[in-house]
Amino acid sequence: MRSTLLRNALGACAGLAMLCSCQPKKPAKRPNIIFIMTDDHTTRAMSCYDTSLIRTPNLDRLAREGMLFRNCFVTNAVCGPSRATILTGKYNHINGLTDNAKIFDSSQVIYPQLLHQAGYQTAMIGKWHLGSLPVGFDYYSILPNQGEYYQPDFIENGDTVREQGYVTDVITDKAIRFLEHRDKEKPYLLIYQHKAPHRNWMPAIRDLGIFDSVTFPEPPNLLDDFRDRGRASREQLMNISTDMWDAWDLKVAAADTLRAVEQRPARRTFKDSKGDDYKQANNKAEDLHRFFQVYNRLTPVEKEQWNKAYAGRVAEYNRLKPRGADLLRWKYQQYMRDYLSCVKAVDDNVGRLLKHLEATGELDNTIIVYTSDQGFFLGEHGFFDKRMMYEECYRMPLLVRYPPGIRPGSASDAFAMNVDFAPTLLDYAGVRVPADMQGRSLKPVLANNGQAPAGWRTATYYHYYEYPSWHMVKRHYGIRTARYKLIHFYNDIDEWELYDLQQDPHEMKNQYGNPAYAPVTDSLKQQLLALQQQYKDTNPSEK
Ligand code: SGN
Ligand code: CA
Repeated sequence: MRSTLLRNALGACAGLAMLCSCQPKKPAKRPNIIFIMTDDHTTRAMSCYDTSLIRTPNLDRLAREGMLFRNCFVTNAVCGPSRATILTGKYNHINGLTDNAKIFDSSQVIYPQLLHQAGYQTAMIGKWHLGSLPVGFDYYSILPNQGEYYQPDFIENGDTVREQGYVTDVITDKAIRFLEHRDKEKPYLLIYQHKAPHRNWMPAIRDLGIFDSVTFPEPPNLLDDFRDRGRASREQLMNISTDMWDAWDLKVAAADTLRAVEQRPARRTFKDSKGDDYKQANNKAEDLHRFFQVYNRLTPVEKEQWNKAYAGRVAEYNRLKPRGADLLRWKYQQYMRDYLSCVKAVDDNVGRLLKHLEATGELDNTIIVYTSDQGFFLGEHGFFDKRMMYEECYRMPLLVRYPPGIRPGSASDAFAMNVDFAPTLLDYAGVRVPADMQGRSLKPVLANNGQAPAGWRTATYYHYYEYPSWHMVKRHYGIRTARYKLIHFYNDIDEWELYDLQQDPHEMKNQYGNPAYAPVTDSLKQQLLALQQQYKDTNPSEK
């Protein structure tokens, strides 16, 4: 089932491109832009940030030939809200998309639209996850909701099509096809967004088992007992030990169970997180049904390969019957194997895209951004998922490559945020940044070897709303400075947490209420209030 729409749309561009291919190449006046975003990819799983888990040579290349941001933070660590902020350059209390269940109001101005009006050809390919359809693009092909790993469906300029293959490969094929057939007279914006490495971490068939013999290092606080923190960290539901499902997450449902269940019709169809019934989130009875939604998209041959690849894991689970801390540690290893396999396919595909740009001579006149919608917990505090204002998911990866304007191999400690991406890209394209965008262009930082200009922000502001919901992370807002982080959890709780990141980088000891930190706390509260006024987030506990 393939749409003719893409072929027609691209065919029209191809005609134009052929007409132009004999013309001498003019130097591009305005840079092309490729905005690459993955879903839930934390800096710890990129070797340009951290070499302990995986090698990502192609992402490392972007860092080696561009700039790496060490302190880029998200305004709200969950998918839809982060994406809405990136597109609008505004916090979620302004753009309305405070949580994943909301639908993005597409009458709002988003930066791709402004680039389009300024003469850019615009394309959006991959995960979108904003409920409403993209506006402001010449071409889009998006995954419905969260999308599927195998044989994924796409909504393509209004039509639903099913593609053959692994989602990360298919999205890249589409991105390259767009580049091949675009109107070469115009600069372009290509938004290229992966589903991977989002839960439930399904590897490409070719990568099944690649990490089976690797034992990954454990984070020092994998066995966190939450002794020195508040209720919010104790009462969430994102513990590897208790909130990961056997079939869906860990792939340890035995083959005979799988066969038996497969023969029964599914009891109900899950909706995705738009309008999701989050109360099912930890209902393990639904585990197999959810698993089959993904598994049943495999071809019979792929199923065989898949079953064979996971048979060893199932057997080990049944043999060891791990319990308590052993179970947590065992699950952590399986989680890493699957998550990192998904990351590997992302890295391979980014490599494929870079090769294409190199071959067509477009690599150096294209701004290439690599980021993820937020970070992710890889076992720190015993967690998976995100949402908390803790470092692992609060920090976003950010690499930017553009040799004409960015020194290769540079790094920046400047505080950057996802709210800055829209102003930055508009700035590079020479398009006026609307006064109501709340971020700042990072171009001065990128152009000046990573140094922030005078008057740059010294603190970042965060606000998370999605509660009660998946993983039950309580609502909170907070401030982070170079050394401290102050968080207020509200709604059905009223608790503060204060971390001294210099003394306690893993955020294990809440110092709120410690008299030694009283002056710091007062100062942070004042700064927090000032940021709330600056960003117009007044009465934050009433949203
Ligand atoms: C799904 C996942 C959650 C995840 C949300 C939001 N459950 O609901 O674990 O937090 O998406 O993720 S799953 O069982 O369906 O995988 S987000 O990246 O879209 O915000
Ligand atoms: Ca995400």
